[in-house]
Amino acid sequence: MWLPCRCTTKYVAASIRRGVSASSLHALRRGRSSWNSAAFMPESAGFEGVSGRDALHDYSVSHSENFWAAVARQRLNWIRPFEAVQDCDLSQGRIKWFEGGKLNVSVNCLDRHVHTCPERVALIWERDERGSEVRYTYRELLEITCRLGNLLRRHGVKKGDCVTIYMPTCPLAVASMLACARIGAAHNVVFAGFSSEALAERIRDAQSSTVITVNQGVRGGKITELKRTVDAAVQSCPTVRQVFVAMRTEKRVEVTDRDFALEEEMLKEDVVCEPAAMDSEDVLFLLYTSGSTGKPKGLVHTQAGYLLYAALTHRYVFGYHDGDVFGCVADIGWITGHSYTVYGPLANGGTTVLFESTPVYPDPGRYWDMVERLRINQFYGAPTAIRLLIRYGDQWVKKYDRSSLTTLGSVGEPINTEAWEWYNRVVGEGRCPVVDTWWQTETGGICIAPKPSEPDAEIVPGMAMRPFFGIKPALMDTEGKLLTSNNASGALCMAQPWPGMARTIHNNHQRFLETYFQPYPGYFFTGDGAYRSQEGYYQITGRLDDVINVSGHRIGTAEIEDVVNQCSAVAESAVIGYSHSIKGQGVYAFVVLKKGVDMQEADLSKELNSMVSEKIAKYACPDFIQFAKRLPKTRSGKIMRRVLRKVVDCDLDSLGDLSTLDDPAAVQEIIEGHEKLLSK
Ligand code: 6R9
Repeated sequence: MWLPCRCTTKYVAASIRRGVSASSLHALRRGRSSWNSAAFMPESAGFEGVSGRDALHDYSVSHSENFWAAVARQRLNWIRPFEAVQDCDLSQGRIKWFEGGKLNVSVNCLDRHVHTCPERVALIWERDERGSEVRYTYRELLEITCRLGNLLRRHGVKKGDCVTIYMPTCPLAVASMLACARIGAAHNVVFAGFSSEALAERIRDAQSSTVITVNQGVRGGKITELKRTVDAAVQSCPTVRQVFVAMRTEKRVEVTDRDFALEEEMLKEDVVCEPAAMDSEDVLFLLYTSGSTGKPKGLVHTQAGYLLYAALTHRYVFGYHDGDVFGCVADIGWITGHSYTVYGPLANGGTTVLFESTPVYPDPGRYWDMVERLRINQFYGAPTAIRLLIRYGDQWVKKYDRSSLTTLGSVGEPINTEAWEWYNRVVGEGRCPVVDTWWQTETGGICIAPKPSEPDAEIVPGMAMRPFFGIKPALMDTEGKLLTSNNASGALCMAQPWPGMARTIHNNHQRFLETYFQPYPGYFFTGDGAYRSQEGYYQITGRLDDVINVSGHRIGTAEIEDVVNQCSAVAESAVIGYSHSIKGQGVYAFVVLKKGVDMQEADLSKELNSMVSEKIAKYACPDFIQFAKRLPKTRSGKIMRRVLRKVVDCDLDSLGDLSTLDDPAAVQEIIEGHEKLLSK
């Protein structure tokens, strides 16, 4: 009788427990399983008793050291082999992988592929101007990386320094990242949509002396004055000695003594650049992300573990094979751009697309036109863009040939069923698995996704489902106890370390420990909630802290409140995320004015919006500002955000226990104010 693979695996696993001999297992595997594990993952030939994806996952968790050692030896080029696989203790927040090993990340992403296939395309730069894409081979990318590395070295950038990169997604941005890696400097990419103040804060915290930028950005047909933003930022950054400026447009920009023309300077440099031999645990990059306080945190990722994890997830979650064209449309300013536009694909010798535009420029067919033109095989995007495109209708998709597509990925926020179905049915013509990938800046790479799985294993819409190799999720109840059964919801934690996880928060290890390791001792706490279904699949239910997710961009409500509170007319404020049909979450601000302030609400709203856009970024601007006489507070003076959230969600029946409120009348006022604002 033919047995489906999963039954076979379960049977094998059960047999192992009962102690069936290895040879009978082997026969059983050969006879009944259609899954060739060694072909799927060559390393698994050395993993005893592994005969299927589920068994491989079990092995990767139960024999984590063997698993990661084999994968690290096979998939990374080492200058010196590592001595210890890991030295981790989650209860202490200590995470170290592959110590004793030395390697260079840029060599792993470039040189080794130049040796085997120099003319393979590494980057396809899908410029904002449709149909003007530019390709860079591995040889060319290595050349510009080396020139840039030499340039940085000549200008005094040393091992251990941190270079801030404020650029749109483009080949020189990728080369800048890799050039830092080549000479042993860390990079700090700041999303080019951030304001000068947000940029300055990140430059100061990273103590960068070097910034790399472009004269102007071009996105959605609009010009942004990025160099001018850098000029404004460095005014308050005494550490900055030099700014390299690439020319994205023809426009000459004002230059100061600190500025250097990037391309001109690069021409003076040699195309060979000696790579630095880096320790596995040296810093590769910092990337700032929002937490639940007003201050963004610079998460630190290191060399070997990060690269290995990005490469392995890229290969297996998306089923990426040699020769495929990988299209991740995330900006390089976010972790998704780091791991799946740059490091994962390049470590695997892949061809990766750098998308500079927007999903609706010059029209809502842009993504699918690009898929047809570049013959993209794996497309990786965000639910917010999918929801936006649904509104424009199917014709914009169907106009283009999508037969090259094999896998569709989703990231950044929960994907609602409607968006999932449309992505699957309309974009993928029902042929392409949709992988809803859950992960974070902190995790370095994808942790939960429907793939890899047994062939033909089910994919449930809107569920991230299966932990990746080496990932052991755990759910905790409100008392901090481990939930062991299925069909349970709780705080999502990780019970085991994995190589891709962040190592610390730059300049603030204490905050790292408090945020991720102290809430549930012995576990890494993600900040998200999750549900584990009867079948053992995971579904992310949303953040448990005061972080909201606007169009897939993380922002702390406290960060926005800090800015709003800086307005001289404002006494206090509370910012809440609410469910938004396109952005996922929108920003709703409650604002209490100081006594005696006599200003039109409309003028104040305008002022607050421009403050948020100047101090953080446009995406953080409130969609609604409700002026109130006071906010509902507990007797100890804490703002009752839970109540405000219910009001904003129009869920008045479940306001919950109001007994701790200082003055319940405040809630009624808030409800009335909310209704008034909505009826406007
Ligand atoms: C990769 C990235 C991380 C936060 C994370 C969670 C949310 C990301 C998700 C998801 C539901 C998914 N998130 N992927 N929620 N389903 N597939 O987005 O990193 O910017 O650090 O954001 O985004 O809340 O904690 P980052």
